[in-house]
Amino acid sequence: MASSNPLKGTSPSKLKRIFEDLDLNKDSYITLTEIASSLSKINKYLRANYNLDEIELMFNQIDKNKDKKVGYTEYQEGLFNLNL
Ligand SMILES: [Ca+2]
Ligand SMILES: [Ca+2]
Repeated sequence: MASSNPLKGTSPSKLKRIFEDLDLNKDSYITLTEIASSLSKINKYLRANYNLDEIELMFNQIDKNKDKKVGYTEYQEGLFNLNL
């Protein structure tokens, strides 16, 4: 697996769009259920082919306060620190 994060260099407006795209019920939080429903989309964004277990590990890395929801701040801060 390449060490470079394919989301590095993504513009803030595009990151925002990805977040809104993944937030299916528009409550401003991404949950694991939403992530699971969007698996193929996420793989497209990451240009990868992760399975649900791997995506769940990433979700848990981004969800710093462990409330099983990822808000926009956590998303922004966590995304670039991911070890993809
Ligand atoms: Ca949501
Ligand atoms: Ca959280």
